Amino acid sequence: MKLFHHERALSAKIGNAACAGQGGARSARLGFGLVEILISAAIALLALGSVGIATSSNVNAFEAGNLRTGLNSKVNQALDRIVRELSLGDKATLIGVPAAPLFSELTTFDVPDTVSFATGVVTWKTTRVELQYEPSETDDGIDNDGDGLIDEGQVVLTRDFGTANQLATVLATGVAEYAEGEAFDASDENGNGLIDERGFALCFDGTRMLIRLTLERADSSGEIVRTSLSTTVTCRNGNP
Ligand SMILES: [Ca+2]
Ligand SMILES: [Ca+2]
Ligand SMILES: [Ca+2]
Repeated sequence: MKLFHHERALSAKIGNAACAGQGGARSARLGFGLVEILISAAIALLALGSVGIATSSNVNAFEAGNLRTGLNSKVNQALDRIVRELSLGDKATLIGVPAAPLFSELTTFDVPDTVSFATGVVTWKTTRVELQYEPSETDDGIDNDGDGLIDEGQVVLTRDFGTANQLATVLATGVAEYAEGEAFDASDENGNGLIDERGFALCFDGTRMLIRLTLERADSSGEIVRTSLSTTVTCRNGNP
């Protein structure tokens, strides 16, 4: 009997030890499972964060693409209009545009107004094309009108310039203060031969007038999107 009790006691001890071993293994498994869950959760959060960043990046790229497409259209429209006006201009009356590497952001020229059927006499009126600061913007290095652009300008066409009947038309807004890649620092960063040229710049290159235009807009994150184009035109009545 004694032996039996001892055996039972021993069995109980062995059983308790076995139970304790199972419990330890279970605790270890539980602990390991918790670590796995935490790691998985961390990976999931990282993955979600990456997706979020990628999605945000895609949205910004999409928005920038849309802005650029719109700016391309506006630059082309403005340049077409300026070329049309200048191609009517009398070269002999055109003033204000120097030969490269100098440049100007304005020019004045005469265009035909009326022609007398009786005498064939042509009357002329003066047109000016120029870069101005936008009315809500000041040349002070600050974004005064809160559109995300600093010291931006507009290209204005004024018919009957200098008369009581002069009529101004805005051809482009959001014109960069300086051409794309250019800063006011007495150097030619964008390598086009002009130094510190404005976002709208005119110059003669031999017999052709070069017109350069840079438009810009800020996207919803404040990044600036710019589009720059240039074209050439030859005025009437011969070449310079
Ligand atoms: Ca502004
Ligand atoms: Ca300003
Ligand atoms: Ca410069």
